Amino acid sequence: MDKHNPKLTRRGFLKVTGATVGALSLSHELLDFNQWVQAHVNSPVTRIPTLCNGCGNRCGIFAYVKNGRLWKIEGNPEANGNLGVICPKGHGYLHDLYNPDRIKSPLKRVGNKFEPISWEKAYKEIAQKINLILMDNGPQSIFWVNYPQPNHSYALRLMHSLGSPHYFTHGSTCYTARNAGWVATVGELPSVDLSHSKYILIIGRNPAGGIDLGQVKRIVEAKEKGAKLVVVDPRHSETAILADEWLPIKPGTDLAFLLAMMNVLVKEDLYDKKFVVEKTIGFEQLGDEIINYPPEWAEKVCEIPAKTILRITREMAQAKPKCLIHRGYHGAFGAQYLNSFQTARALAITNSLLGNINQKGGIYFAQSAKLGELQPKHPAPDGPKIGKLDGTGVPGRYPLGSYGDGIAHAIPELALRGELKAGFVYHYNPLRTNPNPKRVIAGYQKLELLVAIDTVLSETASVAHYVLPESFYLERTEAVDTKHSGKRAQVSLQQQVVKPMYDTRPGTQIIIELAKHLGVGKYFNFDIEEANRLRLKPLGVTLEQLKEKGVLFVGEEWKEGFKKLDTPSGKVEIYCKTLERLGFPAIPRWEDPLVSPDPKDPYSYRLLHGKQAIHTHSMTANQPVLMALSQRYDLIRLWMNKKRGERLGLKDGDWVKIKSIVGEGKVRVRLTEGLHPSCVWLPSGYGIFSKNLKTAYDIGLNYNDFLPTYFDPTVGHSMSSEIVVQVTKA
Ligand SMILES: Nc1nc2c(c(=O)[nH]1)N[C@H]1C(S)=C(S)[C@@H](COP(=O)(O)OP(=O)(O)OC[C@H]3O[C@@H](n4cnc5c(=O)[nH]c(N)nc54)[C@H](O)[C@@H]3O)O[C@H]1N2
Ligand SMILES: Nc1nc2c(c(=O)[nH]1)N[C@H]1C(S)=C(S)[C@@H](COP(=O)(O)OP(=O)(O)OC[C@H]3O[C@@H](n4cnc5c(=O)[nH]c(N)nc54)[C@H](O)[C@@H]3O)O[C@H]1N2
Ligand code: SF4
Ligand SMILES: [Mo]
Repeated sequence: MDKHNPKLTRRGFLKVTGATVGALSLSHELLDFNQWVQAHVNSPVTRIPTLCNGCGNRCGIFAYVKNGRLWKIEGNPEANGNLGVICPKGHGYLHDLYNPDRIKSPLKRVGNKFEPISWEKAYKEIAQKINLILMDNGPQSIFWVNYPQPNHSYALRLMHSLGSPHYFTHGSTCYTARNAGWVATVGELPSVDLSHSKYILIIGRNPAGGIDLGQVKRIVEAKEKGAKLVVVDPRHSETAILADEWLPIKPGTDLAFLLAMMNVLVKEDLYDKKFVVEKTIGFEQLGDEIINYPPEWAEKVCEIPAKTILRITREMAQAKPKCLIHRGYHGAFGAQYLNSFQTARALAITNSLLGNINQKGGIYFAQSAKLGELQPKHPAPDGPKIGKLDGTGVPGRYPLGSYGDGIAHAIPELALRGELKAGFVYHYNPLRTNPNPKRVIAGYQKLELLVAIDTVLSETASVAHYVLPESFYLERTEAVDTKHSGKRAQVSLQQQVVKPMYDTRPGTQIIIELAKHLGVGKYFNFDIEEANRLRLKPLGVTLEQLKEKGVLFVGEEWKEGFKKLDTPSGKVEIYCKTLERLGFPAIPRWEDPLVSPDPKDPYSYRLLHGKQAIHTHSMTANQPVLMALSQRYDLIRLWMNKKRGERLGLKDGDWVKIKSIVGEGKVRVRLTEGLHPSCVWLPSGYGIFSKNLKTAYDIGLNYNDFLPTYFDPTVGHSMSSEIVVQVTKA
């Protein structure tokens, strides 16, 4: 009997509070741990399929919810991209749902502080400012930039409905050289059929660290069947650990290695003659050029022994066509060197000489889902009548550049020139992920209006005029995704798992609401649900089925065999007339990197960077669990070749100073035999300078702090490894 309330027996108490389950379980928690555990174990669990947003891979996952809280996630075994597994950053990042650093309502800058503002008021004020800028400067002064998102087509629609061509992605600091090289040669970016390959050569790609879970599983599968794996990387990467052979190449010289491989294939008559005669153009001109590049020449340039190049090439030719050179991503030729575009071309051509194009165990053209259109039901605005100021697209300054991606790291320059006046930055953090932050900060701060759509006060959001908080990925349903391409295409769906904790909204809703306030609502008379239905319509699957499964196969199975390519000739363009017309080498030929360290100067190094398996770009360093792992395993250090470090009088763990033409900083060093002596390597996830990100603030350095602003002449990429630094003991 309760002394203070004689009528309330324990049984009575249970009855009274039966309606408020939360209070009941809390009283249990306080009363008895075992009872609490029991109650918890017995609570029903809901499993909801969705997509991880811990990085751009967007793996298929199942989220489990218990008592309204996220319980755990598991990999969806049917998802092409991750085949049932998830990575450490995916596991870690989900906890950011409960991170206190999250933005809890829209914010407006007042002086140098943020104040909460309602969504309505924020939209109205943003719209007024945009209208004024449109009136004064025209639509070309407005831009939108985002991480490539499944809802990007709505952002593009918004820019087009305002008359602006300025939609950008992060491509120019990630992959535009690689993509352009493949597109110029075979018409599109292909995939790699790892699991059926007998011989896999990977040049500067690290799927076990710059994670691609499906690829790692498929490599392991191939190896179990006896395939050989060779990794060419100046660094003993996580993928090199899996390899039969690791070839520590001198950075920036992969083109020389590939030219020598081609030299051997042709000289020793090892190439696939039938394929070359029937499916390629320009083989003769190639022969004339590559005579200049025997392995003995390449050895001097790339520091891989001539006899190794010979042997690897012969071994690959033996395995052809079930062999491949990985298509690459960021690290070696995505957006790194002056010669990256030519390197990507050389890589595509070397694969072609092995006759492996669209072959099992080789390079293949993945099936990807062709979504339905919103029109005619929701007519699209006309395309913009003006060209992009960054010069991408015909007949722009960078006709080989990607019009769809644009050159995002040109935005600050265009703002400094006064040509861009207002912008929306969505799920993108250029202040931390673009080269030369001083310029980037100056550029973005010069904008008359900067609107950031983020989940936390990133470096970029911290300088915005308005910050619109997007709901965390587990709190929102998004546009149907087609990222999971493969032997059969898939559609997938990120759907809401828990209720939003704060006054936040999903990205697509924000775009639609912005459009309505900007007076272009007639192009946005739909919501995400209707849009998803329209887009699934031609694929023969329903939204209900997709919600139930998370990912669904659609369309036909991939078929082996050559098909007409999307190049002007329909064939593999070993000789590329388009390049000739534009004044670039039409056949790959050797080109030195833009800068190189001084071999006689003990303090001079090329600065390389790259991914660690537990971090994504700039966005996970603030995750307390992941940062704790970085600290525990001492992962925040700069890698340096052991012998060179010892010559500088350094011991493992010492502090060093790095200095370049644009920046300097201090970091601890990791001395290792697993790195080419000419370079140092900095993990790319640290160096957060937003004071609002309390866990990550001021820990470690970032490579962007040392890079000048560069635009390569072919596609305008950032050439992010063309930097020599001085490293000294601090
Ligand atoms: N953990 C994690 N995984 C990710 C991401 C992430 O942020 N974190 N991001 C995703 C994205 S957007 C991308 S672009 C990919 C990137 O995936 P990758 O391109 O595989 O990753 P990187 O670490 O940039 O570079 C790969 C390797 O290139 C090597 N390298 C550097 N310079 C040279 C060179 O001149 N020649 C050669 N041969 N090798 C060189 C580096 O030592 C590194 O081991 O990862 C994706 N997956
Ligand atoms: N410092 C650094 N710079 C890099 C790289 C690197 O590893 N480190 N890698 C290079 C490469 S390969 C690439 S692809 C680019 C990537 O460049 P970014 O796309 O700029 O990289 P992220 O760090 O992923 O930035 C994502 C931003 O989105 C926010 N965000 C995360 N989840 C959500 C969400 O659900 N909604 C919204 N609205 N925002 C969200 C994060 O808080 C962060 O501010 O950077 C390049 N530059
Ligand atoms: S690779 Fe990891 S972080 Fe990226 S989507 Fe997959 S599970 Fe998430
Ligand atoms: Mo990337």
